[in-house]
Amino acid sequence: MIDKLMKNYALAVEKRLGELLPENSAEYRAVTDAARYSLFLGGKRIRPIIMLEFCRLYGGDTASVIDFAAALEMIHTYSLIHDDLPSMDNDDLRRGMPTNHIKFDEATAILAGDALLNMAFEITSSFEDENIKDKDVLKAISVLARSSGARGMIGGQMIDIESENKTLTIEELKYLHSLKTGAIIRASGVCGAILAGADEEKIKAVDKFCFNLGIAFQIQDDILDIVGNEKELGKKTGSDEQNNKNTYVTLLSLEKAEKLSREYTEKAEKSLDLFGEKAGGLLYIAEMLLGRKN
Ligand code: GRG
Repeated sequence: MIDKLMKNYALAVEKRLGELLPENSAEYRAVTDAARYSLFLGGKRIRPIIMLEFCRLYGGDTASVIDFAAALEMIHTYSLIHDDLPSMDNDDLRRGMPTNHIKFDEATAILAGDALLNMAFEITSSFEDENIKDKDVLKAISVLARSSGARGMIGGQMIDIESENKTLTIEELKYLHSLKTGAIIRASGVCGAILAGADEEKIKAVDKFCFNLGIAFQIQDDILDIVGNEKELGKKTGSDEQNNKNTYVTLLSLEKAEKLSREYTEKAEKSLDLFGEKAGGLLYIAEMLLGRKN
């Protein structure tokens, strides 16, 4: 039942992405083809799912915020395209397929990422719904912009690059990931809540859940880079070590990282106690991410 709800969210987002970025119809065809390639390469659509489920939990209409969910997935996809570039992580494979710059070329991959980022803000700033206040729409756009910018994901990426070949403390690593991976996961839940008209106190509960979920998600990513199955993961393992990255596994140990990932997941789940059974979908997401293989 919950599984079906999550699948339906992912399908709805995919359908909308296809409408927003249609095949063969763009003026700048090469860049749109490249953007579509990564957008439809089999992502889990976790961030849109979190956004839509928080919107539902707070009584919002999920169908009406689908454009925001699609925009968020565009931002996530842009970040992956750029993260794979030779000047960043230099990865050839993502989701078992050639990365964007391998499939196309580097310039096209850079432009495809840029185009997705801009499109996300074109879509959200054109958003209109008579049941959602303009002030809430603006607030959600501001959260999206901040979380994907220098005070969020881009800032985290910069710290990550600067930290290569240095040893970080666990607290520094947590800070880095709270920005790089965590900021747009937080934005997913927070935007869903804002667009459902939730008040500040409710938004705080969302933020707490997503913050802890984001850390657990990253620890799991570090673990998968060591113990994951390349076929299931869709990319080469061991890339963190190759890039001299600080990870929860290298700074702690595999066992400690696994324990910590469970602890952050439980912390996230606990922050939803006040919702009782209504939080079933989000608890399902938290457990699913903890047990993920890719
Ligand atoms: C280039 C500005 C810029 C930022 C890059 C997000 C990011 C910052 C880098 C990605 C590096 C990475 C693998 C981080 C670990 C967490 C993460 C974002 C994993 C991928 O997200 P999933 O698992 O991917 O949701 P799918 O494929 O399901 O969409």
